[in-house]
Amino acid sequence: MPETTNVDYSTKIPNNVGLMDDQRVLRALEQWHPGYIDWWMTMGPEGFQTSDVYLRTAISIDPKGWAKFDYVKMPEYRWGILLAPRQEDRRVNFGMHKGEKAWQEVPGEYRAMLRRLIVVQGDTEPASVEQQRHLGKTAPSLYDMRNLFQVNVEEGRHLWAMVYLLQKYFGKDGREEAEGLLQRRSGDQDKPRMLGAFNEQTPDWLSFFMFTFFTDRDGKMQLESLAQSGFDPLSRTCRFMLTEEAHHMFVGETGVGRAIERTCQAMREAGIEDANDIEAVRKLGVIDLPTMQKKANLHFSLSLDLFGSEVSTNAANYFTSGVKGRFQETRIEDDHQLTKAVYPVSKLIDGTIKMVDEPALTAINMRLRDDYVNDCLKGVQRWNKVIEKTGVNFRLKLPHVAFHRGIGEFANLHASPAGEVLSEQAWARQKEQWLPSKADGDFIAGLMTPCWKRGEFASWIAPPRIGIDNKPGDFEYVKVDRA
Ligand code: BYC
Repeated sequence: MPETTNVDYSTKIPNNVGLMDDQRVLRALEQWHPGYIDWWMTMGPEGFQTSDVYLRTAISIDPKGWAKFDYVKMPEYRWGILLAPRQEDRRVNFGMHKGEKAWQEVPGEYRAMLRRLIVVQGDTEPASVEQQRHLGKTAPSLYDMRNLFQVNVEEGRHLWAMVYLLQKYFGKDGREEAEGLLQRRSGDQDKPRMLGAFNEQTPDWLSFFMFTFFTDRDGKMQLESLAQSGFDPLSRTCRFMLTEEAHHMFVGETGVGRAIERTCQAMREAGIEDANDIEAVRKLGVIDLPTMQKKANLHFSLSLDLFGSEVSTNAANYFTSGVKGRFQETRIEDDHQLTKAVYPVSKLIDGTIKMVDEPALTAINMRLRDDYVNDCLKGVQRWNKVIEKTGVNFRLKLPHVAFHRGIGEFANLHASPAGEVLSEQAWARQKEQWLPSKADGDFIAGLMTPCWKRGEFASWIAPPRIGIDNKPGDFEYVKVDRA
């Protein structure tokens, strides 16, 4: 079957890339498949591999009807290879090759660069599944459990997407990289995942929701930039991944939103006015808003690190070569080559944080990070609307970009959430006011008792407004296998 909008299910690996006619790649992927299943069984969701889960599976790339919902056991999920439709006469839209025909093969001079970007992207996908593997056991409802597993199987599919590119376009080293993606492990001392945030723990469901809000949103920004690539198969792959990614951010935003809603409701019912009266709020079996702020501070700062250094020659080279663009590149009004343009970058100068103009070309990461921060802000404003509606006097904020950073201009600087530069002692004294402490973690862990009865929710989270696939409130999203 040639490349098409419909997905071919006749091969073991559903696809719309004509795998049947590409025996070399089909064989390579079939050889990789058992290792993947082995990884999924040992590192995927712990304890639910035989349960029926109400999942969506991509069956087409038609934006109007691309998925179907049904009960599936996760190891039997049809992880497929789906590329968005080829655009007629697509061009490279930026950099030194601007205006040339988009590449259907990897240009020799950009091979190493492209391979690196694809491997980094691929590495994050299984990493997040590993980070979240223990969460099923403490799911606050069957609805949430199903959403977790949906996110997990789709991250698995995103790994397949990158592995397809490696196997098809990068020969022997592509095969080796594909193996490596199954070997590294999140948080492992000897063979960690490649990027910082993907080696952190996701200890509880509030972290999971914050992660899918903040870190999956980095995913969105990076995929948007890679979707601009002059290497057309990468662009098409990322465009389809973005369709799935939207749900992951929905899970994060509504998850935090529902936790906020429940906390505010409980405070109103108990007549608690002071959102900072942590002890009183915690007694209600909900998560106090200041602790949610600390979790947001943590996940936001870890996610900012994923943009790399503000000033980066790597990023400049990616752009000039046409392999990775900016967010919504084609909608930006400039020359798309940035030979003379400048861009304001926040920097530490003589102990204070200032904006300094840098060549826009080397400030590509900073620009993407700014776009990301704006996108995050909108979500935080939506959370604040939830609080406002209940009349509780508290607002969540994003911390300053210099707060708690490990990469770039502010790495290892001590800065408060307001952006004041602090001495080591002042930081040590106050950091537990800004980042989750062990006691906060213990408190949240104590709330993470499973709630798996149909239509019921744990004490700390409100039910969703509508079900998945419009299912009623008591729908059995996961048939938990209690054998
Ligand atoms: N941790 O010039 P620099 C997602 C390394 S999330 C560790 O500052 P550059 C998802 C960097 O690799 C999206 N190392 O940065 C979300 C470089 O090393 P080498 C994932 C880091 O290269 C949720 C050196 O520092 N996709 O999809 O301009 C669930 C100097 O780098 C980090 C991508 O990231 C870090 N945080 O940009 C599931 C897109 N940051 O080369 C999935 C592909 C930097 O000197 N990746 N380094 O050895 C990229 O575009 C770039 O690699 C980065 C870094 C934006 C990450």
